Amino acid sequence: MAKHEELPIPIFQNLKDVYGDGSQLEEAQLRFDTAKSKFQEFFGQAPQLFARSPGRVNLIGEHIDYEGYSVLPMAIRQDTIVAIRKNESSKVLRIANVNDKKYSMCTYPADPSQELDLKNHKWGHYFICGYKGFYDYAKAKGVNVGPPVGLDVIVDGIVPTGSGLSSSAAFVCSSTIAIMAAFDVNFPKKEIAQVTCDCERHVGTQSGGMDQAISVMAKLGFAELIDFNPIRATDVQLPAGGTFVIAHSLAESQKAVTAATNYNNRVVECRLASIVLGIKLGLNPKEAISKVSTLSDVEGLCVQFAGKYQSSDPILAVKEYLKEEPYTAEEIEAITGEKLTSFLGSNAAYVAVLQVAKHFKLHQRAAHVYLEARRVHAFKDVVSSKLSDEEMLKKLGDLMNESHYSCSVLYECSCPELEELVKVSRDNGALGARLTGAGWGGCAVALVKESIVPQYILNLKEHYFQKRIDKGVIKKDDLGLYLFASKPSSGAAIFKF
Ligand code: NG1
Ligand code: MG
Repeated sequence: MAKHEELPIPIFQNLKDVYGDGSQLEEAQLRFDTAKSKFQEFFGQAPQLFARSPGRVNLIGEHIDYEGYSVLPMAIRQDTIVAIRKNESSKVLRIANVNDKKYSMCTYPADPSQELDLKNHKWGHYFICGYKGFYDYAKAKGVNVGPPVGLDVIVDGIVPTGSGLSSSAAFVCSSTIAIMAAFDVNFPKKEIAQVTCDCERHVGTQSGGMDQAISVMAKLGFAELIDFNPIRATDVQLPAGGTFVIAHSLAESQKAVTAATNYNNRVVECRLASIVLGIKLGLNPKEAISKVSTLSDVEGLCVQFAGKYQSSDPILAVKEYLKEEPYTAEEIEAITGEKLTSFLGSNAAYVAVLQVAKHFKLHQRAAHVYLEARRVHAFKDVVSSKLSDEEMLKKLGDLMNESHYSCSVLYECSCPELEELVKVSRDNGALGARLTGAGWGGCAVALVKESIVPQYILNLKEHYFQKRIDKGVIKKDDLGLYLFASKPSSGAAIFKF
């Protein structure tokens, strides 16, 4: 039998094949009906088909996917639905949203070579990522999909935005898959995971591939260990007796807007750290610049040079070769012998980072990446060990706490609200709690004993959310959108009714 990730995206005729037959099915039925009637209202016809792809919560392994290291997320039930129809008589992409008050219709030319206007960010840009990705990929595979035609689209997303739960990947993946299905082609999941990872970068964030990989390849009931280069997913059965509770700090992190100082800045710092380490480990600067792109490449060098440099442990290399004080651009240039703008300059996102960065914390960022990569494997080892559930949960909680500390202190991607939320979570019985996703706002995930979940949720409401409800930050009735327990859900799907 072909491996799960080698299979194409499943096509269903019934919602219950994805949403089960409980309250989730009722909610889904309503959303699909609404999307269908809005489609009719906007475009005068029924959609040809639907695609859905879920958001995710990352359990451990933060800010290491773009450095080539494995991560351990699970899909959540919240997803994005895309209804689509080819419009052969038009040359326009019309992208509407069921929530048309918040997201008004965007139109773009039916031209796969268009560039996105990143200075003028629009919600529809994420659909265009998928659109460009689809054409690039079809071309690479030698599949003839004919000349571009118009597409009519309705989107319904319920993954909270700016929350570290990957609303963006849910949108990009469901868009790419809907377009693919509208052209009557289907590709293996792991290839779609790669295409969607590459194409989401058109929106400007130089992200890794975790979100798209889990959104496309998730399996009901399992978290997944995701490896990169090549992308691969291994099922991880979580221990019974523990539940992951997701809570939003209510600080929204607008990643597309803050990329130059936050997300992409860290990507650049890791890249610089890997080049400097490569040089210190014995490569000449030109070689390091052309051959070393990630910290996992450097780990390869450590292994290769183990005899000569005593140790194959990249953490020792960080301690030995990267000073703790931040580096100025000039200090790095003295090591590389080349201007940063000359070797990073071909990437507009990196140029934006260099324009605003005052210094670069190479030691701290690299230390986080190597230690966090280890914690992911430790987490997986604990889950597959023979420990009792009780001991297992305690160890997993400890690893999550260590991960948060590292994100907060070494990677500096937390914020005051997340710090408060993580503390409140632990004070109220969480075995472990950490920020999840990129950080700088968004959600925390906590591991909580199943038996105390209802009380835990009440306590979080009282000690974190109540004052924010009183201040009008959120409505009382909306609390369930910001604080909920989550079980591992299934990945992307196509519906043809
Ligand atoms: P979020 O914040 O959920 O979008 C981002 C990246 C991931 C990963 C995490 C940090 C995108 C699309 N995703 O996730 O690839 O690097 O941050 O671990 O930017
Ligand atoms: Mg995102």
